[in-house]
Amino acid sequence: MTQTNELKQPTVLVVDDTPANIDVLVAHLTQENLELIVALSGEEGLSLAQQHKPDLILLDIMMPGMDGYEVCRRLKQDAATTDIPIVFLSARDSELDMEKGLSYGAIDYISKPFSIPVLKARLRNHLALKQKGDRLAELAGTDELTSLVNRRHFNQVFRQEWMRAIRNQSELSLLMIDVDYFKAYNDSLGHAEGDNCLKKIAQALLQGLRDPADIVARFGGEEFVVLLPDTDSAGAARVAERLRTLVQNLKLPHPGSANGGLVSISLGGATCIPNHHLTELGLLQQADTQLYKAKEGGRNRVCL
Ligand code: GH3
Ligand code: MG
Ligand code: MG
Ligand code: MG
Repeated sequence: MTQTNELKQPTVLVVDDTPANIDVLVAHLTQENLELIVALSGEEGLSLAQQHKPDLILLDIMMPGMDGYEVCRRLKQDAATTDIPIVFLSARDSELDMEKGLSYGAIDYISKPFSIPVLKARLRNHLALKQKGDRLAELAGTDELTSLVNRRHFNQVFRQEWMRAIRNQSELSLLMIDVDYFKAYNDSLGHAEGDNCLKKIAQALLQGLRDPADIVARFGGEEFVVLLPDTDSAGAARVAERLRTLVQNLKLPHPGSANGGLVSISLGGATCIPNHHLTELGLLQQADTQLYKAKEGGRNRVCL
């Protein structure tokens, strides 16, 4: 999940096949607190939008090759770009054109010639709304205690990675993690200290993941889950052992632990090459079964 930064300049992509139109927009918008990207064709606009994920797109309609409607349609179809507000900026000013543009999912339609102050005011409003939407999406996907991704967001990423692994026929690994004797930890040190402990474990797990594609989430309570795309069983075992060691090396005193008086975690892992006969739940259950074995085997260990 991208963390929104309140101070980050919003990025606006301007797509127009007429350089003079771009020059006018750039000249006026540079005074705004914006980062501007420009594209001179629909194809280039689409590609820059996918690459930069701008906060707003000012989109011309009449362009040779891919026109603005088609760019809009494609961006709205793709989950990665569907939330980017699109404002059509076009010389076509009939009611029908406007209705068509908006029905393609554009947030606004401004016909040329346009008033610069009104355009700026509209952009500011759309950008403010986009920022609120981003913030809400971030909150909805974040676990309040640990700041890790929450289960809801994890499930979304899991779905996407599962489908991608089916397409690429690549291996996907999953680790289920559970803190050892955590009830005893709360009982001896108190629930607030328990919360602190979960935060520290979460940070250790986050540090332990080196590939940006790997994701760790709080699954619930004192359980965490790690998704490792393009990772075979041996790779998953290496990550799991690294995470176990990192938590052990935190050396958090645990009076109720049978494992040398320190906080520890148990990990269960599973790997598969997804296909349409397998399910995400199946992989989760497999990892959970391995986690149970790690607990049975004495805790503070990895089972794959
Ligand atoms: P095991 O080694 O078998 O995992 O033993 P355990 O005591 O960790 O397992 P159990 O499932 O019996 O207990 C989990 C405990 O985790 C119980 C619950 O109070 C605690 N817990 C769950 N969520 C939180 C939380 O958000 N904060 C705190 N402080 N404790 C939590
Ligand atoms: Mg044009
Ligand atoms: Mg548990
Ligand atoms: Mg536990």
